[in-house]
Amino acid sequence: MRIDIVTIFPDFFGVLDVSLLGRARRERLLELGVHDLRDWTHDRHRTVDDTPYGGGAGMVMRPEPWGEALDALLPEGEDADAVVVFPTPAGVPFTQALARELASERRIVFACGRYEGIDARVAEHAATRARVLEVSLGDYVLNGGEVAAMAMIEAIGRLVPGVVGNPESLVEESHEAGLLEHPSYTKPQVWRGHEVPEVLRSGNHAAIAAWRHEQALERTRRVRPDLLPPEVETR
Ligand code: JBH
Repeated sequence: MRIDIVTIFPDFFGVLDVSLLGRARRERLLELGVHDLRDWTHDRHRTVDDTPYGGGAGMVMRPEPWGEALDALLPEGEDADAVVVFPTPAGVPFTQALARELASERRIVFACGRYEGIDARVAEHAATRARVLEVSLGDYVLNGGEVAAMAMIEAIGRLVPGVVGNPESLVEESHEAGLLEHPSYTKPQVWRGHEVPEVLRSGNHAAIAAWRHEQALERTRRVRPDLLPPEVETR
């Protein structure tokens, strides 16, 4: 998979050299290109934003540099199967299901704008070249799309075949089963007076699986009831 990122803060993406995704990059499982939007400006101050039509606070990103960036990364007639992701608080929620879908793409371009957004005609124009998705990391305020893009790239990248060494570890996790994960323990058996639950030391695999499922259900009911299917009436 190839991922390109367009941003006014290319330095943010240095962390993608580290850890699991860093290794995936070196092994060419993931190709990553980070591009400075200002490289597609032509004025002395390398201006990327301007005041909003209709008034209001904040600045809006001008369409011209974005148009040139997308022309350069997705030349007309090529890469018709590319996906352009605009991280925005006004987008559809990013979920594990969307991460999975995007992990099977050949080419993704992340267009990181500032919080107030990019001139709306950019996404409109991009949609004539590629599939466009406006995606939100969640309902809270970030200054721009960079941190959201990074989270999405990590979630997507680890689902690319070969990136995570043991593919089994991808299956048993929170959100894949639709439940939160059960608690985990390692040695020592007693730590500062807190004991590892007996059942986990029993060697009874069926009992362990049942206990873990019960814990996952209890935790999901308590902190994320929205993840559970609607309660069925019984009498
Ligand atoms: C995207 O995903 C978002 N959630 C919250 N704030 C944002 C700011 C810029 C881009 C987001």
